[in-house]
Amino acid sequence: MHSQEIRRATNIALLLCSSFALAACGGGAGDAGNANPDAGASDTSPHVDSGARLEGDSGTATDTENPSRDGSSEACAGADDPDDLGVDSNCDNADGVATRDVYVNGDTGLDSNTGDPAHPLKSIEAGLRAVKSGGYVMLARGLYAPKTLDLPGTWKIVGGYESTFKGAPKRESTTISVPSSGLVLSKPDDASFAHLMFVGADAEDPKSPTAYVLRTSAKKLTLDDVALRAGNGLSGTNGADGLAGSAGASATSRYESGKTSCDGSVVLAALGGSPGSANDEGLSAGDCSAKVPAHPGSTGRPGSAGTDGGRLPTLTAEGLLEWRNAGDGHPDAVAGHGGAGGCRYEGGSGGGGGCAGKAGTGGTAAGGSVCVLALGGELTITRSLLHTGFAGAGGAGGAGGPGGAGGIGSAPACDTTCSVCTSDTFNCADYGAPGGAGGAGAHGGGSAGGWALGVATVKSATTALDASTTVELGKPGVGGANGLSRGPDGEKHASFHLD
Ligand SMILES: [Ca+2]
Ligand SMILES: [Ca+2]
Repeated sequence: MHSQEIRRATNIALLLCSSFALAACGGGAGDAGNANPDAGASDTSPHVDSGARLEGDSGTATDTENPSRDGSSEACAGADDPDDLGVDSNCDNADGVATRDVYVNGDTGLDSNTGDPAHPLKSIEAGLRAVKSGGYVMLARGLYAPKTLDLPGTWKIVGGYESTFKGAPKRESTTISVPSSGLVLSKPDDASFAHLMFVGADAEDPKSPTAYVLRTSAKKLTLDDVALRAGNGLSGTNGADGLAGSAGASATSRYESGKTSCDGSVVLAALGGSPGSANDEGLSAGDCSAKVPAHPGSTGRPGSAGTDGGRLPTLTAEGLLEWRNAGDGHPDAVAGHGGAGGCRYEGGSGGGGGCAGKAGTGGTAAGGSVCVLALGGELTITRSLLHTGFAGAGGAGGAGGPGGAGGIGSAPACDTTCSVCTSDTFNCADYGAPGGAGGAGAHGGGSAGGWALGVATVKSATTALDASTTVELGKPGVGGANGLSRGPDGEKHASFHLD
């Protein structure tokens, strides 16, 4: 054999070995010529053809043309790990090792079957329970919806096969459907998935508004040629508007100024001749000589707005990401002040101030859309696609209620010289002034918009994405309105670490 041919044959052997367990290739370079005598002789384009030829060779040509030449054990010997081309290199009629691995077909399998390629199980869970240590669970095309795959130990799931379990697996062929809370992996020491797709659901429960695909704290988790599609996060709920404050009580006579009762406490307005009122700051009473009318009560101070929701997510005790709800508007709006009295003792009394409006409540937090949340362990992602949905919008704060209008002041009392009390008779300075309006209720805070995250790691969790992995991020949510502007808008990150 020419040196070039030897090198080619060795290359082929190495190519084969890359999909074998090392033990099968332990013979070293000296065996290369014997291991595949026909490969070197006929194959002129080993890199292009090797996979297809292997499948043909091992299944038919080699066996039928050389049925007994030192048995087929040498060409078919050794392990046959699942590979990208789905090559059955140990001649047991399926990629993988039929006696070691467990085969699953969600459409045609039965969990009472033996789990070999011709008699597959139906569910992934049954496959995981049945597989031997170091073995693979091999999935045929179809849709799977496991309740949980959180089994301890080391296990490997490979999907994308046709029902023959041979030929190159395609990740689009096998779909694992997961709820919006994500598939939880907390117990495995070392779990891996290859050649399949996870599809998450949209979040629908306001108590759990973020949509996940995987939530892992497995010691090691490896995803190779896996597509993860997260559903949409739920938007927050808008806060409730505050009620309007009650109107101030009007003065009924010179002897009875407006007595407004706000939440049980009575706010008195001034009687005739009095400068301002019990809750006033010395506003001037009417000045008869200058015909200056009594001073109306001033408007009460408005309430202070609720706090917006925080920008950053936090981690709940249940191990979920959470954007905190915005705060309610503060209940610190003040009632309007009572009106001042008329210029004389007999002058009119002031109207009571209006009650303050009630505060609006804060908007509730939005949910994000997250492909993988890693709470611990080592996450490795290669040749994969992470695709998030849209994150939810933050809930808007409720508007504060308007303050109540101030009560009307009274006309002057009639003295003995008076028969008809009108402003013409006594002038405007003699009338009681109206109360001020109540302060407006505070606006509730706006919650932050949810985030779109490819991978979120928390604390000690680590992640590594290779250059062949693509992350497609959906639109983050806008922040909820807070009266003046809005809460923090959501963000999007291919990976994000939360301490
Ligand atoms: Ca193989
Ligand atoms: Ca095989």
